[in-house]
Amino acid sequence: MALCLRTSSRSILYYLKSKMGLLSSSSSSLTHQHLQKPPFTAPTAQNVRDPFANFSTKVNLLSTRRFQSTKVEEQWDSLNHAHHNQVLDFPGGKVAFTPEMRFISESPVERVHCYRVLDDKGQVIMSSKFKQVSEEIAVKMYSDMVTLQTMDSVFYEAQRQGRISFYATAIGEEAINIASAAALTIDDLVFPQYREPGVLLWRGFSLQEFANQCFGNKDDYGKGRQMPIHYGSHKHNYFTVAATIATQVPHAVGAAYSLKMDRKKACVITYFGDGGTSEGDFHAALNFAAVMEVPVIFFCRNNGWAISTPTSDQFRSDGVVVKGPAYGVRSIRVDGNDTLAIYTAVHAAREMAISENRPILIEALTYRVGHHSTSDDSTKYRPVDEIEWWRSARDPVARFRKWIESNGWWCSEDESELRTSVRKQMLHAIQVAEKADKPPIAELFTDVYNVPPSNLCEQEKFLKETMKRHPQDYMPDVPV
Ligand SMILES: Cc1ncc(C[n+]2csc(CCOP(=O)(O)OP(=O)(O)O)c2C)c(N)n1
Ligand SMILES: [Mg+2]
Repeated sequence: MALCLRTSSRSILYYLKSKMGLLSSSSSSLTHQHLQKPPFTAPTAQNVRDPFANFSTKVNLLSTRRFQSTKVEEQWDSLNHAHHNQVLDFPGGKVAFTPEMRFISESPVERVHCYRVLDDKGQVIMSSKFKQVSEEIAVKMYSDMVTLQTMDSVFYEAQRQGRISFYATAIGEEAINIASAAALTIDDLVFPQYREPGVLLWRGFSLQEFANQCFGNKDDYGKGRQMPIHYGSHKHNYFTVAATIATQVPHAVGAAYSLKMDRKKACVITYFGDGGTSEGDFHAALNFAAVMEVPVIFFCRNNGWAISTPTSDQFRSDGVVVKGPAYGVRSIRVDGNDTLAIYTAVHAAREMAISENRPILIEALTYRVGHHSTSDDSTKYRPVDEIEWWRSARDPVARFRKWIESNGWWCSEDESELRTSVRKQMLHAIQVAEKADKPPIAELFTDVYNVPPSNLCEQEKFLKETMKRHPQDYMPDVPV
């Protein structure tokens, strides 16, 4: 040790690190096993208090080491303080020099905190700051969340009965859908993924309009050309869902740029999942938005899964929120099951986006309670008790209900009246949609070209002839 001290202060760092087991050989002893997501642990009093206990285990394991390492580096910093005064104005700004070769850590000392207003009992956490909501808005928010739940269950059953071809629910993400929509105005443009029909519901798209799309009848604005859940409405500034993951994200940036050019007092919001952030489109969009300084809100629904891929196989960063600053985008992490936290964060994001012409990234932590879609059985790749825990203990709708009840704005009679009425309306809507005529087959070939090219005309002719020759292979109610 004496020799080390005499040799140089650099050796002190080496000595301290070796004593603390922080040299590269010991760090690399973290095996792949350490990085695996731990198995689901049934909720205990302790981890119920920590809503993201399961998210954090892996990072905690790494961050303890990181914290020790950082302490060593602090000592080294103070020994070499003099060198830090040297700076150079590189393209992009001034940068300080350091004689130390220091790699930026790959994992944070502590995970980015999650903004929350309502606790699990639906009570406002002491000293939390949030945007006040009037009784009228709060009751509409709650009613729309219940409507979304009911719509999901009726369409899901209709798919199981073979009446529609496909469906995907937003169970567990009702607060994300409704509270984010409530914080915006109708002039703000929406570029959705596919798990945000509640935004459209909030804007006034009727249950009949939803049903017409899912049944692909003649009243569907997409003229029956798309799979169910690919809603879109010009009137509601809701761009049509595109199932090609993350393609909507750069589109949103382009639209935000046009709002800025036109000096409109509005912004764009685009929704995407954790899986969407693995697409290049997400990264290009964030970079463009930061550089072009456009009013866009990137809303990531981090629900833990991209079909059967868990987030631990999607990225090794602390979720999505940390990617914002890398691109120069202001960012926040919110509890995706807390209606008031989402409402407040989106409201603030909108103000900043419009008044400062800047993009904002919001990462809402949540859980996809339903299967990915009707084509999926999620019990094949995740424990049933994990799903049930999120469904019951973490239900965002029940949590918000407790809050409006505690304000005296809601009671059990209101509840049963609402649920009965919405279910009745839903069943009526699907009956009407099912009976309505299908769009004529010729509609498949319209709305792209003013004068259709010859190959498209040939295809149309061929299709009609085939349908006449093999009527048993086609739905009888589609007019040829
Ligand atoms: C470009 C592209 N790649 C793959 C798919 C297949 N796919 C459909 S949904 C999905 C998962 C998306 O997960 P996430 O973005 O987390 O949204 P979530 O379903 O969890 O809401 C995938 C991979 C696709 N539709 N588009
Ligand atoms: Mg997901």
